[in-house]
Formats: sequence, C-alpha cells, structure tokens
Amino acid sequence: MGFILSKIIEFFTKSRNNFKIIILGMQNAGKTTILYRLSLGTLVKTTPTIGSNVEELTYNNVKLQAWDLGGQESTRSVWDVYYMNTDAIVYVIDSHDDENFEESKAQFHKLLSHPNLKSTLIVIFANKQDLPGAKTVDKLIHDYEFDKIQSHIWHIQSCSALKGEGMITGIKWLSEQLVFRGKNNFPNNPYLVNDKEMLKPSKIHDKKYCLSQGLLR
Ligand code: G3D
Repeated sequence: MGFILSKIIEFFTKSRNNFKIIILGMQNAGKTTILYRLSLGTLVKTTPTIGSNVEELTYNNVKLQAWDLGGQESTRSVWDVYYMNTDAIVYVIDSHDDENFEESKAQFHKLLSHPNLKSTLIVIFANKQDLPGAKTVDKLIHDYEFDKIQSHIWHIQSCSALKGEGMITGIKWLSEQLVFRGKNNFPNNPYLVNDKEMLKPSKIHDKKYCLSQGLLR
C-alpha cells in the first residue's frame, strides 16, 4: 500500500522533462534549417517539407520532441492535426521577407485562437538576421502586433540559422519555462499560475518581449 502511495505521489510531484513542440511558419522561413541546426548542430541542405520532420532535441536534460511542419499552403491546412498535446510553438519568421508578411501575420494570429493551443508557450524566431535589410526584433514586434498578445506567454529571439546564431538562446528560454511549469504542477496552462513571481522573465530575455495576462508586472 505504502509503495503504491509513494508511486502515486512520485507521479504527481515528479517534474516533467519531456515536451512536445511544433515548429511553424511560412514556407522558406527556415524551419527545417533551424530544426537540424538544433538537432545536428550543423547546416543541412533542405528540400521543401512535405508533411513533417520530427527530431528529439535535448537541452540540459530537457527532451523536446520537435515537429517541423511544412509551410506550403496545402500543408498548412492540416497543421491542426498536430496541435493536440503541444507544449510550445516555435514560430519562424523570415525577417527579410516582406512579400509573405501579411499571410504570416494572419497565420500566427490564427494559432492563438486555436482551442488546442490555448496554453502553449510561444517562441518566435526572427530568422535570417544575416541578410541586409532584415527587420529588427522591435520592428517585427510592432508589425506583427506581438505586444498586443494577452493570451499567451511569448518570447522573440533574433537568429540566423545560416550562421547558427541565436537559436540556442531561444531554446534555453523555452526549456527553462517548460520545466518551471512542469515542476510546479501547472501543466500547460498559464492561467493556472497563481503566483506572479513564478513566471518572471529570466536573465536571458527582456521583460518587454515576454507578456502574459497578469503575470509579468
Ligand atoms: P522552411 O523549412 O521554413 O521551408 P528551409 O525553410 O529551412 O528549407 O530554408 C529555406 C531557405 O532559407 C534555404 O535556402 C535555407 O538555407 C535558407 N535559410 C534558412 N535560414 C536562413 C538564415 O538564417 N539566413 C539565410 N540567409 N538563409 C537561411 P535554399 O537556398 O536552400 O532554398
């Protein structure tokens, strides 16, 4: 009896270290390059993703099962098949691409209202910062209206998958936040966090870029 009870207690108090993330964004934004940069630590030659690529990323003992979903219009229509049990979204933006900006913005905001993504954390990768004329993080926050998001905790990270810069910092923020939630038994729901100290911005990101309803003051 004592053994069973201790197992039940262990089950409920053990912090999670296994999470599901989905990598979304327009075609050509750099999703697959980022996935393989993070999993293999190297640059790979990509081809357009038909369906999905999945890799397990490990960061500081945190395992992230990362799904890279194709960004073509036909593939986007089936993204929601993958949404169930998602802990975090990595949304990749081609910071240099003006042509697809409106579509990318609309797609991003659509994600926020999906019932299966209500409680996910969001990391936005402002990719292709190596290209001259790439929009800065501040410009993207303004243009995408990230600063108006009230429903999700988010973080924006400038990066260049080509140069291998910035992604680890974004993943570090994500894994810290995921473990923090898991440890405190508040699986997946920012609204259940009742201690506003709990999700304070860490040293590695700026308060300005991380908002959540009533949590970061
Ligand atoms: P996707 O998975 O979002 O569709 P990919 O995008 O990862 O396949 O990348 C699309 C193209 O963008 C690839 O070029 C890739 O090398 C390039 N790319 C990815 N990240 C960066 C970056 O940070 N900077 C620059 N300059 N290019 C990047 P090709 O030429 O193979 O189509």
